[in-house]
Amino acid sequence: MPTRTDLRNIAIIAHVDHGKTTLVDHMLRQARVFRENQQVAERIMDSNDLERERGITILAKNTAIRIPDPKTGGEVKINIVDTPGHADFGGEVERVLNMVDGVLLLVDAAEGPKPQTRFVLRKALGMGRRAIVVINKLDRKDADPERVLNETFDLFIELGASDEQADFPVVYASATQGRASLTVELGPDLVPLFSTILDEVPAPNVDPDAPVQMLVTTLDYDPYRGMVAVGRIFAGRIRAGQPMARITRDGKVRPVTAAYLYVHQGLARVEVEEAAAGEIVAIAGLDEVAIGETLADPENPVALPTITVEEPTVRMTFGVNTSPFGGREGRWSTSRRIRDRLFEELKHNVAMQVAETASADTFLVSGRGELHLAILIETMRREGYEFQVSRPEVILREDENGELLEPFEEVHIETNPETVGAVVEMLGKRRGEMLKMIDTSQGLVHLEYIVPTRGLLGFRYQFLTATRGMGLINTIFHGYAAQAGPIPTRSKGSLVAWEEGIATIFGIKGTEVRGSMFISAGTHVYEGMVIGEHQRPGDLDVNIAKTKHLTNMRQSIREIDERITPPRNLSLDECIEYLSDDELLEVTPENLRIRKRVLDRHERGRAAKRAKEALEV
Ligand SMILES: Nc1nc2c(ncn2[C@@H]2O[C@H](COP(=O)(O)OP(=O)(O)OP(=O)(O)O)[C@@H](O)[C@H]2O)c(=O)[nH]1
Ligand SMILES: [Mg+2]
Repeated sequence: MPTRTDLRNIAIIAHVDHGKTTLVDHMLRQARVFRENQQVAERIMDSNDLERERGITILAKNTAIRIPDPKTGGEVKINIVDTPGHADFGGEVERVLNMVDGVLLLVDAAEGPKPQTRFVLRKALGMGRRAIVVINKLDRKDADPERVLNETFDLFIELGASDEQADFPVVYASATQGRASLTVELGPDLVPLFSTILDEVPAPNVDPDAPVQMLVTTLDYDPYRGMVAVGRIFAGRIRAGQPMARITRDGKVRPVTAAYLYVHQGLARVEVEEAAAGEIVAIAGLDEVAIGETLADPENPVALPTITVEEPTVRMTFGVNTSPFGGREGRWSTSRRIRDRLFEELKHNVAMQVAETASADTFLVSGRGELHLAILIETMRREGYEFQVSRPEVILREDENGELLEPFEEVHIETNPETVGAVVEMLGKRRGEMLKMIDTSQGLVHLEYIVPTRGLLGFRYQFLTATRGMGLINTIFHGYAAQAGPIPTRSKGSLVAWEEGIATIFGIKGTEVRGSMFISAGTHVYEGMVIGEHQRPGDLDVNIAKTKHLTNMRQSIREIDERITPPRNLSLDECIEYLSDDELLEVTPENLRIRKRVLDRHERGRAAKRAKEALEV
């Protein structure tokens, strides 16, 4: 088979924040993708709003550069896929590995390999991909490239790398400075990285004259041309406008037309007449298409192996907002709108699942973790949707003997020695099993655990509090195993509004001694709305809208002067973590409100009493 020496396809993989997107920025700049003195934003590939706000990559994205090849005297095109590093989006990484022949494995020169480094490397090696190790952030004061290289080598061996894979090339870099070298003395630019890619990543070895086959790996949406299928041509060629056979995952063959054909060039997609095997292309104008399908020759439709996607582990309900303020703030709030939007999401978010429930107003949405679900909630909210969600719960499975299994996570923690005791105790209560406890060279303690996913829902905030914000925690799905014993849920109750009204300074002053507030004076509340965290177990109904009987003017002015502790402004992620089973989160484009499922305080009191009696019997 011919080798396309004019092409290389690589993915950039790493643990979260090890510098993938920053490195892509400088690869694009140095390959002169931008016009002279064009203003270019940082982390340009993190193009959607949520990615920019959170400073993380959520979706894998394609780009491409052209660089001279000193060996042939010609140019080589390098298709680059930037991938997300967060564990909840690991499925994205796994899929895009289908498109490439090699990977750049970035490792932070101070942090060394982390859980997600292990996950992505295991996948890449398992698929037989050539890896170039890039030890990044060499400019960090605490960089220790020698130690990190040793740890990385150990990881390759532990993951069962072949001799060839374990003999990996190493490039040292500082992505922020756009510099690289084959030694720890950085050169002026990324040329050593480019040369290593040309020398070490195999050029696609493909047959452009065989019947065409392309694997649909990611989907994108174009406002004018609809769904866009992105993937690699494994064999043959595609011409714009040509008829093709779409082979669904269950093997059905449907006729489609590849109306518009694009390749990647810099940040853009450019339309082309034809593309051949080895190239990563985008096709628009196929009426319907899904990830994992093959686009093939209508005369000779042969499917490529489809893509396996990991099963979801966590789920929550999405329903019509039933609070007294329901329907006021959102543009879309009916059950039909919410349903359509959720099912629409499934087309490109392959690791997500949606199911109907006994209630026509409520849907069960399953994902790979709390962040995976939180991103969907935030996206819908920005699109103008209003709805309510429940506390996330883990998805149980049955083994072959009918025994119930629950998901477990591998947890890596770094914290200072003073707080280790507290962390060990917290994880012990959550049925965590300690695997390792090591003192690091930086004077920290590194802990490794296997913990039921159930015990980690709502854990992050408490962890940060216990370690005074200094602890680092990373988790990654480990597997399903027999259920661990009971795990205590939130130890504190909620402060709940007694009746509808506007929260007053006086009301807050009287309540803040009972716990920490989520709202400030002037907030419109309703009966059953959660307005703070009680400092003790059990909920407390409070009259937050109460006004003081004024005896004279002077007193009322003094009242305003009285100092109030600012409320805890919970982010979406924190609200989700906070929820208990008898609470819901109301999500609108303007507000996030936590509420009791049962709003009426008398009814809630009776329900709580019944539950208590049931326990005592
Ligand atoms: N000191 C230093 N910081 C760097 C370097 N490369 C990246 N960073 C910083 O590390 C942070 C994360 O960088 P990103 O490029 O977003 O990392 P990423 O790997 O794409 O992160 P995810 O996509 O979320 O997994 C940013 O604050 C960067 O400025 C480097 O070479 N040196
Ligand atoms: Mg990134």
